[in-house]
Amino acid sequence: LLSLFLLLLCCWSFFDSPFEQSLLKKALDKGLFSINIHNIRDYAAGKHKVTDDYPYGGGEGMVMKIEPIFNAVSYIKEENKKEGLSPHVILLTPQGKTLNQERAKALSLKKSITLICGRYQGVDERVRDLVADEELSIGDYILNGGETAALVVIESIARLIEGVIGCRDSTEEDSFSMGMLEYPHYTRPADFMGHMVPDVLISGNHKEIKKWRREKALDRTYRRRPELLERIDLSAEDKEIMEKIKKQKTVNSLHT
Ligand code: 6GU
Repeated sequence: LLSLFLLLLCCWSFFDSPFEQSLLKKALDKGLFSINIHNIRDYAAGKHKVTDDYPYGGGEGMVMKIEPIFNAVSYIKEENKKEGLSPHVILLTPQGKTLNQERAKALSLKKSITLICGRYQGVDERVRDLVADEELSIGDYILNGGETAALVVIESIARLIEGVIGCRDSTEEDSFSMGMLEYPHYTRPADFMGHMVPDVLISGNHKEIKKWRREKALDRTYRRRPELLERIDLSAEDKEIMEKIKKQKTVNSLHT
């Protein structure tokens, strides 16, 4: 049972609608995991509940203060302790390691995760040193805050938790689960304005279909994301397919 603790700077209503959506809501209702949202302001001191301040050394923007974050995470740790848990604390920041399927899988095995949604101008560096176990980014672009990134992280993890997705296959065969891109999918009609579904898929020959799909997955990965292929172990049969693909490489590269 995974419990996620989100630590936000502002607007927790941000998460109302996504958590009301089918997959996450069903999993939450079933108790497959739970989410607690903490407003960082509640952990800030003084009448004004200040959570950010001007940067030492000058410059643009504000910096999130360490005390409210430290206090909030300490509180969450105490709460976790009562249940025999110890949260894995993640600071969401574009400076973190980029999330990938492998990381999502590893995180889905944790019992408790605390996500700190930072602001892009930054959090006090000491949060990295003293509070976070890990820094995570969702890609090489800038978001205003970590909230949207948190949603991405949550969804990628939640769908890997046992029981969240009905059909086990649908996560195992996804792009990246096999370390490569997926083969093309088709459904009816077989003929859409003259654009036909490949014959092999209609043939009923399951061995041929499997082979075709493997070939297409390898081909697509090679053309679009060749770096992914370097990280996976190809079978002798895969290697043969790759030889064929490399020979055909010249044309069609924009269409496959
Ligand atoms: Cl985790 N946070 C922000 N603010 N921007 C991002 C990001 C995270 N990952 C990519 N861009």
